[in-house]
Amino acid sequence: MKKVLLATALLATSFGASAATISSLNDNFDSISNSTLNIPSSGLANWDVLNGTVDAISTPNSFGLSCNGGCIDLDGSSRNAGDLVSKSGFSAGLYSLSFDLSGNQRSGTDSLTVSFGDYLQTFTLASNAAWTNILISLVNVNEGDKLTFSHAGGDNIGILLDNVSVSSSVSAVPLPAAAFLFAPALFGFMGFRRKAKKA
Ligand SMILES: [Ca+2]
Ligand SMILES: [Ca+2]
Ligand SMILES: [Ca+2]
Repeated sequence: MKKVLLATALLATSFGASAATISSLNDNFDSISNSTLNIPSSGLANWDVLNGTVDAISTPNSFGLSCNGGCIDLDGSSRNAGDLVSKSGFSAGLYSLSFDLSGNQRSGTDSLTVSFGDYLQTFTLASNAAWTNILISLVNVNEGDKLTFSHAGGDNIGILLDNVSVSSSVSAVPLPAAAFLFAPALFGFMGFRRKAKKA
């Protein structure tokens, strides 16, 4: 009995300790009003910076970078490109993931790996690669999975990131189809009632 109680207590503790998950994330980085090199995690509302650094870029900026409002240079200024990781994990389910990438707009080719649930893709972009939207549907996410942008290398000149959007695909389940199945039964019932009235 004592063992069972202990197990229950441990289970309750582990559940209580688990961080709250989210089911959507939208960040256009336009809240960045001043460019900040090697921005700490505390300077970003939705992201932690791990294993290196990233730079927060504002518009206008002194680097000659073209962003739509604010954006992120995924290779900071410490010669060690960081991982930009969502502060919160996501609830289990299917998601759509969208983000914009630009080449570094300076020089050299860069490599970025994006991971989220069962989605993993590495992008290799020349410096002059134009801003492009990447849209991934039906990403299967396990409870607590985080979205990670992991830039390779570290020459302080990295791929630019903007307009990250994650939304749940669960709401796309077609409810009208269920209503369709119901409809013949409903009409049949109405017909029966009318007949009954006439008799
Ligand atoms: Ca922006
Ligand atoms: Ca940089
Ligand atoms: Ca680079």
